[in-house]
Amino acid sequence: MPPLIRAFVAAELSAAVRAELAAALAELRRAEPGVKWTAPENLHLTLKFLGELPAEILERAHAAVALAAASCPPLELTVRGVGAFPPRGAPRVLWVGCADRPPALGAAVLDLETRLDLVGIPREARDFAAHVTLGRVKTVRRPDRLRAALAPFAGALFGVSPVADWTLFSSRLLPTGPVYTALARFPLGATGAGSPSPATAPATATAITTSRPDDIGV
Ligand code: 2AM
Repeated sequence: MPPLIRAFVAAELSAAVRAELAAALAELRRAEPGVKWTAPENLHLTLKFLGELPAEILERAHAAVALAAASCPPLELTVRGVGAFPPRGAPRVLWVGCADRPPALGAAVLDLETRLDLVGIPREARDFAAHVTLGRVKTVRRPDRLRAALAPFAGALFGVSPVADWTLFSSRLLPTGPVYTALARFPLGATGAGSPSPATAPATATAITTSRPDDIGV
């Protein structure tokens, strides 16, 4: 059987915002090693998780993502605040918010879901909650201590990230952590949709970030 490709569509964050998040992550990692914290180069806003797909469906997904991206204007994401899912009790997923997301983003994600549904990738059951995952809880003996470590960041502003394109990533889950590879980038608000720019050279998420003009080596 041909291999399946695990893939997702995401908005990448600017190097400046990732640097701010990396500093917070370093502090949180010291306070709570029992969490699987996200590597700074892997921080992103997931727009749609596509699942594990055969190559021909992924090919059709390319066209769908290109069209949805083309009809979404370029955006700015205000990255602010840290919280946990679920909001009470033992935290499972720790996130940074994009709460004041532009209304256009919500509409664009719905459009993306509709277009992907047409090529056989089902819609999400839940509403889109714009967030950047900071960490996943493995074993935390003191959830109260974890919440206390998060508290100083509850209202922190990590910056404003311009989003000019969406990226289709493949994801390989390795014992050392996930490796995300940019397969293509789709400009927002572009005319002539359907011709994504191939992601140049990146073998891993680290390579992706170093190819960005504003990279400061986070
Ligand atoms: P999340 O961090 O916002 O939860 C790559 O794995 C990205 O796809 C992750 O950042 C994750 O987004 C999302 N993802 C992974 N597995 C998923 C699943 N089963 N359902 C929905 N989203 C998933």
